[in-house]
Amino acid sequence: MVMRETEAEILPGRRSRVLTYHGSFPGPTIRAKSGRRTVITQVNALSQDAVVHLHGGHVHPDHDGYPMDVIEPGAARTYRYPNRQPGATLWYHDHSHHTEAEMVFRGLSGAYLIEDPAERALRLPSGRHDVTLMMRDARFDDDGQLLFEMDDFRYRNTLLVNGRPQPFMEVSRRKYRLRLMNASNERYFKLGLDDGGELVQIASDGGLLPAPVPATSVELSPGERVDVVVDFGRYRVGTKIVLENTAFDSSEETRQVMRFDVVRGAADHSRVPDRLRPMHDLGPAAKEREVKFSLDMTIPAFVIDGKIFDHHRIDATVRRGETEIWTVRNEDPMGIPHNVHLHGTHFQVLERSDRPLEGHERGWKDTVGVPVGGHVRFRVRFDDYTGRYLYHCHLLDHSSMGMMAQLEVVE
Ligand SMILES: [Cu+2]
Repeated sequence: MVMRETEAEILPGRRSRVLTYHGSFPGPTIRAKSGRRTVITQVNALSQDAVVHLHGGHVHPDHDGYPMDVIEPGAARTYRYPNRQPGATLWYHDHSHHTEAEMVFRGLSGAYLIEDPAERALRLPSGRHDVTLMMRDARFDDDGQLLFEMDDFRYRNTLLVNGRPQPFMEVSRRKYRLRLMNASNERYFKLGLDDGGELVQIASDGGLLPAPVPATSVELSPGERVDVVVDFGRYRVGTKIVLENTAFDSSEETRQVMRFDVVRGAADHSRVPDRLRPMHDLGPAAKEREVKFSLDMTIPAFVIDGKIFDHHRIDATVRRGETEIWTVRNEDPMGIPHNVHLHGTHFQVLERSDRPLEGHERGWKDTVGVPVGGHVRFRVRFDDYTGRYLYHCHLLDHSSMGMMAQLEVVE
């Protein structure tokens, strides 16, 4: 895959300069298979350093996209992804230190789907009825060029789904699996259908939930994913349904995410079984850990446990195979939202202080919101590899400014 700058028609009739994986905005969707290794050589034809991280991948630290493991312009790097994990909706994106927010904003992200033979027997909607919707916001200048300024989330008021502003999709009267991904730098989405129709949550960041959970809306902070099944069979041909964003900061401009136009009848042999995939128990915790997310007004900078990221420093040491309980607190004095993403594993959320857990938050997670002035608790275990992994806020402008820390998994 070649990373290069090119132009894309994002806004109708305008050519915008974008950074791409292989010429595509967003990057091409990679379809991997559970139990079968994927090897991707990334060639950097950009004019700056790049790093590729597989978000949600259980991969060796050498292939995880560590911020200092840069691919220099003109160079290449081969990433090996074992896919020894169940089917799930992952994504890949830039993680170059201090520049990841701008690189991702300009286009360096794409979907990475792990397909799982074990899912086939469930007969969930599949093939062209299994659709990935990568949602994000963007800001354009008067010439239709992407305009990036650090942390100016207030002005990123153009919503894009798979690189298109507020698009529509023609659907048949049947069930669809929609993989909803929040690929925004900083925007939160609260997604629902404008008629209040049911979304059935079936998978979270780490793959299938134990059982389907119906909802009328789902909340996603940056980096989170949820797979839902929507049964368009309940609508008449000719119906138009809007996927809406009703997050706390949504406005007139950012309310409509996309539209589904029901255009034809269809046979539907898919189903949503009562049981999907059992979740194993991580067992009792050998250690409890507290992590504090904040803003140090004297630096000023977003900090984790009072510090900005230093790749020479190990912030936490974790034993491989040992379960821990983490409490992550948002003590930001300005009341700024943050979330927490762990590389290298998935975790089980126990509670969040602001509200009951949503269905998908009860499944395997790699990213979760940290409530303003409150906390989130989760059980976590690193089973796969030893070595260094990051944990950080996934509001990418924050991590770019140093809101990251690293742990070392040891034997
Ligand atoms: Cu943050």
